[in-house]
Amino acid sequence: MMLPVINPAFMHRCLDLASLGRGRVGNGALVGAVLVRGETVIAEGYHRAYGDAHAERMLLESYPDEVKPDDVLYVNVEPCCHQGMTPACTNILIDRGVKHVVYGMVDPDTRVSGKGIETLQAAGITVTGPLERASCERFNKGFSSVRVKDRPWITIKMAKDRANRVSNEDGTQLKITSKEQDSWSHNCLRSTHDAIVVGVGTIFSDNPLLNRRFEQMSENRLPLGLNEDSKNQKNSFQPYKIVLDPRCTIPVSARVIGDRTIICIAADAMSSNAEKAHTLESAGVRLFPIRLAGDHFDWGDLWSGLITPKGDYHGITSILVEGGSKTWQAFASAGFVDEEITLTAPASS
Ligand code: AOF
Ligand code: ZN
Repeated sequence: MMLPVINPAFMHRCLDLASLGRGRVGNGALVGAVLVRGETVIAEGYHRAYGDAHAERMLLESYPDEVKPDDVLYVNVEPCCHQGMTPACTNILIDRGVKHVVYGMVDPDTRVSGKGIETLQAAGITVTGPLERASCERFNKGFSSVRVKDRPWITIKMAKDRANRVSNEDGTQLKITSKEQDSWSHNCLRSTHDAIVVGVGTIFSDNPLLNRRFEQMSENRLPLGLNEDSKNQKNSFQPYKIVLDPRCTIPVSARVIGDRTIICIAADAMSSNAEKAHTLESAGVRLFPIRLAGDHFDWGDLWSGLITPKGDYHGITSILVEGGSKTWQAFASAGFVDEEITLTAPASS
């Protein structure tokens, strides 16, 4: 039997599609799938939201025609073989007569990890991969971190001027980065993390908005048949804004207050701040009570609060820690840094 030609560009298309689910799949994987006939994509799908159909199922359900023996289905994560919130993807792939599957990475979820590949092979499907593994693993670094380490992926972002200062001496904000650097941060960092984290000190010094601005999705990357909808979906992604505020001192007028804001406060500070908590919650804020360990949050309790779905909160998989120095220090000394990015002021400023 001649195997169809494998083209890595189709795996990158899966990642593009998968990114449309960012901010909506909770603590789950970002997954996209394409069905290719010859050199042409004939159907696409992606995991749209927490609890919704997986990418492969969405693709096959939106494609009622016959799958031919030479068609190749690309998917950036190994197809699952378990009944979770939705049925196993391996079942629908087998039932619909898919004969070739190309995957980007093994699923780190222990319910799957290799067993999806084996199930397909046992059904006579040729399985090729991991194709573009480094890109696929990097893309789902948050999901893998949650599944393997029970905590989100942690990126620390700092800005320093040429004299290595991160703020003015009195702690007030020092404008360090250029417009271009800010735009890069929004497009490449705030757009690729599920949440931005700051200590409450940063709220007092900078009163930041902590939202994602600047980026627009270009027309030519839109998925088949999902155009306007998907473009709006991708452009509307906003990370959660998380404030670490053990004593609940945040001003209710802070600019960060609103929808998608989480304030982590000490579990034992909840009752003494009942009225303020009510005001914050009425403004759309979610209050997460977290146990204290000494003068900072208990890390295990913080991680489980952030990654565990509860009600209409579906969990997060990655955080971008934007400040300030006390918060960076706490993460660094506890060893909770997966990646560190320092923006240095341009020479002219
Ligand atoms: C796939 N395709 O599109 C996704 C997969 O609780 P559930 O049912 O949503 O299952 C979640 C698990 O399924 C998740 O941990 C990961 O192993 C896999 N996600 N698998 O084949 C998809 N989103
Ligand atoms: Zn699945």
